Amino acid sequence: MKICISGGTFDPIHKGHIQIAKSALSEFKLDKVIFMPTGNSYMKSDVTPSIHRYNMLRLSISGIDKFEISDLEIKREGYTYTKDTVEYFKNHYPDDDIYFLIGTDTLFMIEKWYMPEYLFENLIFIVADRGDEDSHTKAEELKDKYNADILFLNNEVIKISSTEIREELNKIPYDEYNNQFLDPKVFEYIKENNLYKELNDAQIITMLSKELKQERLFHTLGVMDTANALAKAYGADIKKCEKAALLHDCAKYMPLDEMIEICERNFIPLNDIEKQRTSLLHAKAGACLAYEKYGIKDKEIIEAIKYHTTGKPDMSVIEKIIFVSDYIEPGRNHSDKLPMYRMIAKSDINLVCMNILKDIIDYLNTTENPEYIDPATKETYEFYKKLIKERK
Ligand code: DGI
Ligand code: FE
Ligand code: FE
Repeated sequence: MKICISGGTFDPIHKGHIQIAKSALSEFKLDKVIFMPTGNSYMKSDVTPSIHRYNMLRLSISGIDKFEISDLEIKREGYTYTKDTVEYFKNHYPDDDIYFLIGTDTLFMIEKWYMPEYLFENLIFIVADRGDEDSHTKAEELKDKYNADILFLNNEVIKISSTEIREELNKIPYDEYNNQFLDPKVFEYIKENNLYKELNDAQIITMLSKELKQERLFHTLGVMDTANALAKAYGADIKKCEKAALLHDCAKYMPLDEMIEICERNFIPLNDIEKQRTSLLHAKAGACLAYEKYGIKDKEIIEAIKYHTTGKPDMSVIEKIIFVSDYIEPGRNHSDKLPMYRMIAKSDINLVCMNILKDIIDYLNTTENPEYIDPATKETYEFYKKLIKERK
């Protein structure tokens, strides 16, 4: 069999990708093309979350003969190394020829990839270009140096890039976009999931109002106001604090199995206590949901959501602000200590953190089996207790 891998971010997949793969299929009599979206390590890149890139690919190749999709790379944590993928294919398809489809740009970068000699030894490269001389010279050079197998695709290539599509979509409203290069199903998916646009707070509130109960929405707005005031007091980034506050409970009503799934998909390790308690897991699941559904890429915002329930030792200022605001916002009235916390939060946030953690632990000790107190809650309490003690 002749199997061809077409790897890339596919952010988004467009007609150019499809056309090149079809040409390769017919020109080199391939048996199949496997589209392989690259993984992206949780929050580490500007690339659209892998779940969306994967879904768009699936929509766009469905029904096309000999086209397949693989989630091998998106299920692998950390950076994507093509070498690992090739190794997998060599092990699983030892008797087949493995082709790898690339653009001219990749031809010039490939020596920088991890273990290029391994790649050239095990792959036959198919290069899609417009026949410019430079790339042919480069190919000759690689053939000499690595004994590489490099074939050029003859068909003309549509001149369009995912980058241009993203930039265009970002600039104008979806309904003004003149869609020539995306499969209509992909464009629908982009609109439905608000991809390639930054949502403003009002749009996020509209979306949240479909997910959260009324009282939870009011709590959220209270956390926003408090976070705003604390951000001013501590010179923190107001916009980021508000955004984190706005989304901190976005996953509050997600079913437990979905929470576990979204965390696993984003490579967030969970302990046994978290896997049983939505009251804890909604924080980490919320961080993932903010990233996947609400398009938040800022790591500080994501982390503040992630740790808003348990806190963590040595929190950043945004993390502390969200942790404290969640507890003291004006809508809360579960403790007669709240007025005091509200009074000192602007001047001594560490002291308030320590007290809140103490209250949470005391509360859990009376209501829950103490085994179910998350180690993070205890560690955070110990950290702030020590901090306060040492400064006295
Ligand atoms: O989501 P909110 O209600 O606004 O507030 P939150 O995110 O602080 O969640 C509070 C809930 O989380 C409350 O029911 C107590 C629970 N909780 C906090 N720390 C722990 C905990 N539950 C367990 N089992 N272990 C903890 O360490
Ligand atoms: Fe919460
Ligand atoms: Fe909350």
